[in-house]
Parts: sequence; structure tokens; C-alpha cells
Amino acid sequence: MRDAKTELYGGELVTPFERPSRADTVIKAIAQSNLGEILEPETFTMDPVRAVHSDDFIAFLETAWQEWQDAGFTGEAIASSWPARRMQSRVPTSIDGKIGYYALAAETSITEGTWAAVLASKDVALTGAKALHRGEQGVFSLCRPPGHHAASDMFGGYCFLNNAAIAAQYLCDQGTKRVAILDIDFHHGNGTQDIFYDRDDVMFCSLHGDPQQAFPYFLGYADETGSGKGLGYNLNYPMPRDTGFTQWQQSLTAALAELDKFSPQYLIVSLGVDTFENDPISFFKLTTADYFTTGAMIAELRIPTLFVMEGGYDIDEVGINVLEVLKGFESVK
Ligand code: SS9
Ligand code: ZN
Repeated sequence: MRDAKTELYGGELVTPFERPSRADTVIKAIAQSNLGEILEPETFTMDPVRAVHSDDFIAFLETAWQEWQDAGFTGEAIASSWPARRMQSRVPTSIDGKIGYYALAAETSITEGTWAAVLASKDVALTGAKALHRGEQGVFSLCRPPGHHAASDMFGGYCFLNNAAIAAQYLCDQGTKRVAILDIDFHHGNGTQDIFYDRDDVMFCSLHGDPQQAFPYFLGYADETGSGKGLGYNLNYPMPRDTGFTQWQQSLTAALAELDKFSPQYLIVSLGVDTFENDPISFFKLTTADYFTTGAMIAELRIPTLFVMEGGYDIDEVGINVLEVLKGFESVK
């Protein structure tokens, strides 16, 4: 289990917002509902991970914590130096150099148990993707840690391997022609966008806080629409501080219309509920009832859908809010 002790937040090391109890409250809420069977994840090989992430990045993640300890550091592994502008000539070999090279932000510590949790999380996503491929109409993968900020060779924003991207690529590798990813986490899914930016077989749509004001700050603008043959297959809907459901729903309606035109065989929803009004690190104003409506709207597409857990940091409400999305999805027959 990943139970890091430190997150760099406002200049202090605090208990991470992304913590084990998030998953506990979600599984508890779902177990008390009668939404369907709860399955344990299968173990997959690294092949689906290697189809999305670079070998050097995977090798880094696997040994980072050991190397950090071997270097004699006593705190959790955290980046503090970056290949900033005009400093990008080569990859260092020391762990403190490497962690800066592979980190896109400094809030995310690597510690004992991180790699094991990261592997389990991608197995949860792949188990969901496999169930979808076998004919399920709706599946939820309770992944933790989340994945949408992780790019092919960068971790950060609490994410290490991109679970949704790995699931999407797995479906492509099974012969699927078109997969769509709808990211409704409060934060822009920069990693997922980056991974599929030049592709026309995986469409990416993200609704999120304006990167002028919100993490990940450097990506997520509306004019990022894809490159090469991927042009037109990347859609961003940034929204300002205090956005409530009326405005958010307009973006969702627009995104769903575009997804419908693309006509994917499978839909993957990067499901974050950090859009919630009481979320401690975000600034949208969605309510619990809005999550039911959201789930129902997604179901109206009538595309086999895999929900992959991303963010949501109001520990008391994260379970009920996720459950409402799934109940809304199930309410449409
Ligand atoms: C910087 C805050 C960084 C990272 C949030 C990652 C959310 C993942 N002021 N916060 S869903
Ligand atoms: Zn988020």
C-alpha cells in the first residue's frame, strides 16, 4: 500500500491529500450499495505498461526508493532540481538528479510501498479494461494511486503510471479501432493528453480548472487540440474558479457531443470527484446530486464505459460522490 507521509504543500511537508483512506471510503460506499459484483484485480504482465511508458521511466520508478535510501537520504524521495529551460542536455545518473528529471512537480513523494501500489493500481485498471472487452457495459476500477497526470516518462500530481492510458492502449492492442477518454477530474489530465496527442484512434476530452489558476499549470488550454493526425482529437474545457454545475454541465454536454461524433467502441472516464464543492485543494462547486446527473449523462452515450478512479480529496464525501456517478450511470437503461 502507498501510504506516504509527506506532500510538499505551501512550503510545508503535510500528510498527503492522496491517502489510503480515500479508497477505503469508496469501497465501503460501493459495498453497501447493490451496484454489482466487486472483483479482486488480476495480475498482468508489464507489456501493457511498456506500451505507454518508456523503459527508462519504468526502471526509475521501480528502484527510486531503494536508490534514495542507498544515497543516505532519510526523508521520503522528492524532487528538488529540474531540467529547466536551456538545461536539458542529458539524464543524470544520481538519484536526486534522476528524480528531478522524471518529476513534473514536487508534491509527490516516493516511499516504501509506492511501486507495489502503482503496480496494483494499473492491474485494477487492466482488470476493468479486460472486463469491458469481454462485454460488460459498465465497469469501475478503483485505482489508487491515480494516473492522469503521469506522462510516458513523468510522474507527479500524485500519479506514477497512467492507469486510464494503459487501459485505453490495452483496448487498442486488442484490436479496438477507436477509444475515447473523458477526463472529469478537477485537474487537467496532462499525462493522458501528452500520451495520445498525435493519435486519431484515442480521443481525449478534459473538463478542468483553468491552468492559469490550477495545477498542472502548464497544460490544459482550449487551444491544445492535438498534433499531426491527432489534430482535432484532443479537446480541453478549462473553467474558472467557482464554476458550478450549470456551467460545468454545458462543457460536459459539449464534450459528450464531440465524443458521440467520434463514435468510440469504448469510453474510459477518468473519474475524479475533486470537482466537489468541499474539496480541499480544488475550486469548482459541484454537489453530490450533480454526480448522479453526470453519470446519467455519460450513460446516454450508450458506449461500454470503464470508470477509472482519479482524484477526490474530501475524504468524508469521496465515497458517496463516486457512488452517485455510478448510480446515475446505472439508472439509464
Ligand atoms: C500546487 C498543488 C499541487 C497537485 C494536485 C494533484 C491532483 C491530482 N499548488 N497539487 S488529481
Ligand atoms: Zn485532480
